[in-house]
Amino acid sequence: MTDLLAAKTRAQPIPDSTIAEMASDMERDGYCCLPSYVSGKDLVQMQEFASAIIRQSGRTSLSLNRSEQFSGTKFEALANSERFQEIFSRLYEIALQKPSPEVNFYQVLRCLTGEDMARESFIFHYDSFLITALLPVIIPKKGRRGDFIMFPNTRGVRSAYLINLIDKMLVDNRISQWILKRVAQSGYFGMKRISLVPGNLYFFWGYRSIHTNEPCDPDQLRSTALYHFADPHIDSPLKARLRR
Ligand SMILES: O=C(O)CCC(=O)C(=O)O
Ligand SMILES: [Fe+2]
Repeated sequence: MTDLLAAKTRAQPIPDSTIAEMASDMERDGYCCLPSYVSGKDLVQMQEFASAIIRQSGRTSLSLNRSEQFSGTKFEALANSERFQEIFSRLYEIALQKPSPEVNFYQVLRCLTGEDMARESFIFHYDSFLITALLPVIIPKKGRRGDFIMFPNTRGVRSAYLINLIDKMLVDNRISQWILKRVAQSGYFGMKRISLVPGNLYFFWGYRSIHTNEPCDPDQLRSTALYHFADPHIDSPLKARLRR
């Protein structure tokens, strides 16, 4: 697809078999990839936006996550694309065997460079949302590539938010992070390493998979866009209370 905005109007339905195949790839291999989903001018505009905001901020890491921060950009156009949204709703229906709610994204643009490159990399985590789409925007052409690393589908969707919190605590501590990093470097235990290509769109079960990115060299810029959908614990009273 070359023009995101045009895609909204011509929204061709995606065959059921394609979505089913994507879901089974995500189950079996941990992820699926739609090559060159964004390309040409759209991709260039995204790249220019990412490099401009990090430069203007004077910082070495940045994470945009409020929808107004994307207004008028191709990132917003992608989030509004019906065809794009439909992929998520249909993956949701396959995964949870119930009708999908309206697709609203928790949308993020990450930019890493300089001293934050190492600091903000190799942080293994589960996402809070069932489905994650990762769109690499800028990946350095020299030095370290900043691969995406994952242990696919290491858990199911938890019935209770509390169990989800315990899972997260078991990952988010120094000992586990150390072990995960060593295991990732050894390449064992079903670990997947994905060398990201800008414009390709990668889908995985973010909630179910422990994942992170490797650092690139500090003199480079690494930028990724993330589209998260479907919080399995949206109705949890405990979550609501903790948020207050
Ligand atoms: O930047 C990446 O490659 C992954 C980032 C990620 O997993 C996240 O922001 O939740
Ligand atoms: Fe993540």
